[in-house]
Amino acid sequence: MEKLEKSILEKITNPQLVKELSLEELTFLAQEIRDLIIKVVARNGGHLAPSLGVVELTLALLHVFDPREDKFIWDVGHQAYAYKILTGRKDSFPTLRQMGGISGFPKPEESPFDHFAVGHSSTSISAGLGMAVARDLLGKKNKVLAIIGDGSMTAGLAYEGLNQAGGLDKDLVVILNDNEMSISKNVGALSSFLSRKLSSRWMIKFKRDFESFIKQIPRIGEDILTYAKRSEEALKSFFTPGILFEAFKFNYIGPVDGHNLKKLITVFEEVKELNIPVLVHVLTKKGKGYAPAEKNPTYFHGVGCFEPETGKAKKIAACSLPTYTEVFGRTLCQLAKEDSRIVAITAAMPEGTGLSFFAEQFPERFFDVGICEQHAVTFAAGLAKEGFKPVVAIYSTFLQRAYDQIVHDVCLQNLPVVFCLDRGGLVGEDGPTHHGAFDFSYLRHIPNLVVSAPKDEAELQLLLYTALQANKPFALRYPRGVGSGVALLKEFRTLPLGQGELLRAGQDALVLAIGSRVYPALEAIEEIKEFSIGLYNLIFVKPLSKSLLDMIKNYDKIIIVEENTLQGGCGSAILEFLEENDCLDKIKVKRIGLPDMFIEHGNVNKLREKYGIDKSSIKEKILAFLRR
Ligand SMILES: Cc1ncc(C[n+]2csc(CCOP(=O)(O)OP(=O)(O)O)c2C)c(N)n1
Repeated sequence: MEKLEKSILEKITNPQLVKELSLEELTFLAQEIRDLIIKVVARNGGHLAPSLGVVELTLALLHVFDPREDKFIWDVGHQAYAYKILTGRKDSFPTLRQMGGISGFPKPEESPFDHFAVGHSSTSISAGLGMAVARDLLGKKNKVLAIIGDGSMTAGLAYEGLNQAGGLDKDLVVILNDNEMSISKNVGALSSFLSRKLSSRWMIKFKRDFESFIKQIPRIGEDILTYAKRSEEALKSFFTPGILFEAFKFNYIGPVDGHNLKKLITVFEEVKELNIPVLVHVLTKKGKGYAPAEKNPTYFHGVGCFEPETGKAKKIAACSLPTYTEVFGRTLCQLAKEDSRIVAITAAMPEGTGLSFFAEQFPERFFDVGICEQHAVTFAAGLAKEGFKPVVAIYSTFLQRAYDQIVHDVCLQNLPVVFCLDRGGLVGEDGPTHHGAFDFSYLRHIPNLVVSAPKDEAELQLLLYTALQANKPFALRYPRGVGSGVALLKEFRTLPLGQGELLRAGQDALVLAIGSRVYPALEAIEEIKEFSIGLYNLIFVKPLSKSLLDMIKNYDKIIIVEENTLQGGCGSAILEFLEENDCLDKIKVKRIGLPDMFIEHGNVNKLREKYGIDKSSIKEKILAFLRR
């Protein structure tokens, strides 16, 4: 028996085989999958707790549906490890997130079973609806499954999808994977709405939360409420999580125990026969089956290497230095002590952005808005309009969502919102959906906005201080991980806007570097004996100052080094600056930065090497340019 059971996972070379398994075999397979996920994530790092939570759900879906025909759309995609293992990637799973290995997210180039590329949240319902409409136009019969977490249901985009899907009455299955967690505890009216312990105290609170939540829905909110209030009996039956989804014309099924394979399979078999919008509410436990992750799902949401036996983090050499994130979080607390107008906003990432320190010290001035980057920015605009100094801390890649809000709600009114973009530049193993490769480009053309990047942690402190004094929209971006270990500041001063600093004098050429590339550029230049090269730390991408122009005019060759895509980045800013000041014909320019492509996942240093922005590549490129 033991031998036979052990061989189940080994036998699963394609997802069709999951259909043939008995309940007992599926149960055993669930354990084998969990063991493999824990083993690999302990070594490679990754999204452990979300993936452990959906093992039975994945098995039940593959038991009933057919990914060769039916579309599996995982929201965010960080929970799809079991799906990867069961859809032909069991043997390559140990290469998870490694350079050249399989991705940590669904990736159609990697497998025909990955039906939609993803990494950012709340896209599954819209993408799924698009596929359902396409299916009907093509006269096909497949099912479309959007599997979305309760955290991802906090984003407006999810409701835009529900709204259209219900309106069109399409055959679309939404599976709500409710573990009551985003990365941290889920927030907002919706999270308590989905909560389901029917005590009388709960009922009173629930009614209050429900009413305030439902009233916010344009047009239909008041109607639902009037209807629901007609009688106390009706009210009681109405106040289940189903009412919200029924309002969107989805047929609500649930809640279903997400770890009970038998129940899940029964429900999905019924759902398979329906051809209307259906929402299946599944209750799961984040980190299920691994005690350390069940106990601390936030830590194990996305985790580095750890000891599988204990869950303890493996020490790495650089760990004693504080990360940029930590320096930002602690400095903001220091500054907020002196200025009660400072408020802090995160879109569901208090730990990731370093705002958890602020949340502890200033709970009344801290706001976690859910996975709602767009709302976060406009909410900040409202606060700024009333005299506050909002600091919006969002990863570079996720702020892409809020582009119009930055333009229309903040910069148009020149409001003093400070944008702190963590994970600027390459992030490594999370790959193309998470690299912060575009922020200089998507920010620097917006009028009124200051765009900056510190070379180290102390400069981050100065920029944050400067931003909070500037009384205008101000963005600063800094990389993932630890800095260079420079001494942190206790006292702050304002940096003059648009002015950088000359770090090294030289006659033959001037290198203009920014952010994470300043020190590697400096080291590269120091190794070059053939030419005398100056180095200027730009600090600002925008504005660019007259003093910079005067400095550049002393040279006939300049090189710009940045960790942003070359398209529209810092180098482009300098080129435009030279053109505006009639200098282009006299000065030769070389830009070093990221190429015009989506960069894959992998070790961040290897990626910098591969894409030519590490010290050695910078040195080679400078030499080639100057020798020309
Ligand atoms: C637009 C966007 N903002 C932020 C994130 C970071 N993020 C990744 S997973 C996650 C929480 C998702 O919660 P939920 O959907 O409930 O899934 P769970 O991890 O609980 O399974 C967040 C905030 C993201 N992926 N996309």
